[in-house]
Amino acid sequence: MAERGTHTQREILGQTAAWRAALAELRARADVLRAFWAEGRFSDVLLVGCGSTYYLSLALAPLIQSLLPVRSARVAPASELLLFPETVIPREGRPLLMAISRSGRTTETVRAARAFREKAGSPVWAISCDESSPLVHESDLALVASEGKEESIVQTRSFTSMLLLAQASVWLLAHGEPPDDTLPAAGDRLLKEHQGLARELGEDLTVERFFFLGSGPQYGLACEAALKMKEMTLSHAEAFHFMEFRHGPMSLVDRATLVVGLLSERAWDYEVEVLREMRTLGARTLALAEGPGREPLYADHLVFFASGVPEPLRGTLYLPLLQWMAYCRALRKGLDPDVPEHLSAVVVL
Ligand code: F1P
Repeated sequence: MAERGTHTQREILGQTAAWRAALAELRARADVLRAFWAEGRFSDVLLVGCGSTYYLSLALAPLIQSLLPVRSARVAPASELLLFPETVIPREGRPLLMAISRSGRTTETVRAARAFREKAGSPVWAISCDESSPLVHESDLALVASEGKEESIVQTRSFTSMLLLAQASVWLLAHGEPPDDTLPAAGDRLLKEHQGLARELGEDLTVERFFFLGSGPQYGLACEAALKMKEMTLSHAEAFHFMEFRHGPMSLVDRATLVVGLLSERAWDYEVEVLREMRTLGARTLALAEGPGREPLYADHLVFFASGVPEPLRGTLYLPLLQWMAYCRALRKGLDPDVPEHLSAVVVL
């Protein structure tokens, strides 16, 4: 029988090569990006995508809102912009649309970008993995993480390389220069040091449900991690803002639950308290963070990145181990991560 998951395995374990290429793409396009932004004088940024790329938009918007001189950075699924444009497009000013799509062919995203240009009359910035796609072809600016292209249906290296390209772009616009390229080496080290833990947790079928918790940009990453677990393993997986979890969803926590915390620096004290409480309810806990914060962290499993990378650029580091955990669970359940149930690589209406 053909090996299951060969594409997904290669794409997860080799994704830092796509990160290096994404940083090189940004350096190559730095002047074009600076000019586009300076001439644009944008009042707001609206971000859209579908599925994984909607979640990427959720992770990116807080960085744009906090680092760039715009009134707001808002996120919507592409379908909302397409179907209810008046509820999504800012009423006045000169908004920029950031349309994010691995394929650049998802019908909702392509049509949403066209509707935006028609109704708002301002530019579209595309982030994709396919330079020959309609979305890229029709955009005013396109940054392409071409090494993120995948054979797999589920997004892994495409997501992290597009996220890094987008985060590094925001960093460039905020600080004038691209970030240095130390992040890929940190990703290699993480996979080397903690791949075994991710596999052990993935193969533990006594875990029946997963909750991924994140604050700020990490909420979008938590949504993406939950989607990987659903797509690859057909398991119950949900994402919540850290502080939201107590407001009802924690009623589902039991001894068959794994709570995964994507910890931040700013909200560390609040986040570690949530994890401590979930342990008292019987959950097993996995915490991922750059390093220890002020309050002690009580988690069953702990991954510190120790990357030295500034917080706005670290988002990609949360994902490879969670992708690998889902991959290993899929194989243990006899599923093929390369062929997720009911899904296609691109949703074309
Ligand atoms: C978006 C998407 C993914 C989903 C699946 C099908 O595609 O819906 O989010 O997980 O892979 O495609 P794209 O617009 O980013 O190409």
